[in-house]
Amino acid sequence: MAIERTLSIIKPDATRRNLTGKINAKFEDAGLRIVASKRIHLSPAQAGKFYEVHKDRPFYGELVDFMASEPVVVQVLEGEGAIAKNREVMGATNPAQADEGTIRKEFALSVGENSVHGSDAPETAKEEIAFFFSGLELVG
Ligand code: RTP
Ligand code: MG
Repeated sequence: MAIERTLSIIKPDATRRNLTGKINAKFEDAGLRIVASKRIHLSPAQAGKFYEVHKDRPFYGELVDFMASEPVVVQVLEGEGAIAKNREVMGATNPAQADEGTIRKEFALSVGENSVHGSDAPETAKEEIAFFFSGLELVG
């Protein structure tokens, strides 16, 4: 399988509870390399733009408010099949349905406050990485 890059976000519920290190250990244990990382506090406009694809969903307003509520850590993860592997390590969107050992099973509080985001396909990974990082910040 090809080496890929994917965009990961450690969400406010996790940064607030000081879980960044524990979550990064899960990525690294799965063979994902953190090739870029920064802690930022999104404005509501930035969070709204990032999640624009969900703008007609009933949870959009709540999601945007949550993502702009406190700092997040945005990261680029690299590895073989990184997009699917990251989503495997994250677990199901709803923590009640997430497999044992996944980030969301261990740490998520609810379907909304579910600790991590991960790109869902090669095209979205490319767009989402470019949304947060310039080429200069991607050290490989
Ligand atoms: P993400 O995009 O954050 O990696 O999560 P995902 O692919 O597993 O889930 P997606 O369907 O893309 O939804 C994006 C985020 O919206 C919030 N959500 N809330 N209250 C709800 O019913 C609900 N459904 C989704 C979650 O934070 C989800 O991760
Ligand atoms: Mg998604």
